[in-house]
Amino acid sequence: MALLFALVLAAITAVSVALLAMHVWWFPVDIAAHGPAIDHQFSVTFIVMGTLFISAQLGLAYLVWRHRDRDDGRKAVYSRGKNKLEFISMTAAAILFIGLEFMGHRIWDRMHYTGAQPDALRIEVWGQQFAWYFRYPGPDGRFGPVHPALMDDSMGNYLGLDRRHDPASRDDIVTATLGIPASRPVELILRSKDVIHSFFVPELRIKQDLVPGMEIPIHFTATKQAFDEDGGRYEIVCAQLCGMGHYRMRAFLQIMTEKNFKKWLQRQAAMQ
Ligand SMILES: [Cu+2]
Repeated sequence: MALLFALVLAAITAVSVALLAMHVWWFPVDIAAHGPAIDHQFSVTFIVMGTLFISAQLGLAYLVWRHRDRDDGRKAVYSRGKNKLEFISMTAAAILFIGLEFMGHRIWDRMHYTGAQPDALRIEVWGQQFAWYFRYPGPDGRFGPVHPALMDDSMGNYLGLDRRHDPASRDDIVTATLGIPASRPVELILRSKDVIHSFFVPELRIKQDLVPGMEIPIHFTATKQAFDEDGGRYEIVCAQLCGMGHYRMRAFLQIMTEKNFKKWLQRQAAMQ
C-alpha cells in the first residue's frame, strides 16, 4: 500500500511537471516592451518553485515508503518536530520569498509606480456592464468633463459628454475598439461606470482593475512585432466577475502603424 501511494504521488508529480515543462497551457505571444522582463521573472519564480515542488513531492513519496508499516508490531509515536530544523526551513523560505519579491518589485515599480512618458498617447478606457468604450482626447489633447446625468446608451452618449457646452468634449472621440500605434508609449486611464471590472490583455501582460470613482493609469508600449501576429488584433476581456453578462464583456485591441493609426482615428472622428 505504501509503495502504491508513493508511486501514485511520483506519477502525479511527473505528469504535472511534464504538462508545465512542455508548455501545454502557456502564455500567448508577448507584444509589450515590458513583457520579456515579466516573463523572465515568471520563469525564475517558476523554476525555483518547481524545483521545491518536485523535491517536496518526491521526498514525501520516499518517506511514505521508507516509514511504511512493516507489520512488526511497532507502534507509531507522536513527534513534536525539531526546533532547529523548523527554524532553518522557515528562514530559508523567508529568504527565498523576500528575494523573489525584491527582484519582481523592480518590474512592478517600472509599470505601476513610474508614470508614463510625457509624450505618451493618452486614452481613457471605460468599463460598464457589459461593454468597453475608449475615449481619445482629440486635437486639443484634453478630455472633456463627464456628466453622469447625461449618460445615455440609447442615444449613443455612453460617457455623458456635453459636446454642445464643453469645448474640450467637442473633439473627443469615443470608440468601441482600442486602436493604438505600435512602438509608441501609450497611457491608458481606466475608469468604470458601475462596478469593478478588469482590463486584461494577456498578450500585453497587463491585467488591471477598473474601480468606480477612480482613474487608474497604466502604461505600455506595443512592440513592432505586435502586428505581425494575428494582424495586430487582440482580445480585451473583463477579468473580474462583474454580473450576469460578464462572459460577453469583450472588445478588441487593434495595433497599427503610426500612419494607419492616424487614418483610423480620423475615420472614428468622422463618425462621432
Ligand atoms: Cu466586467
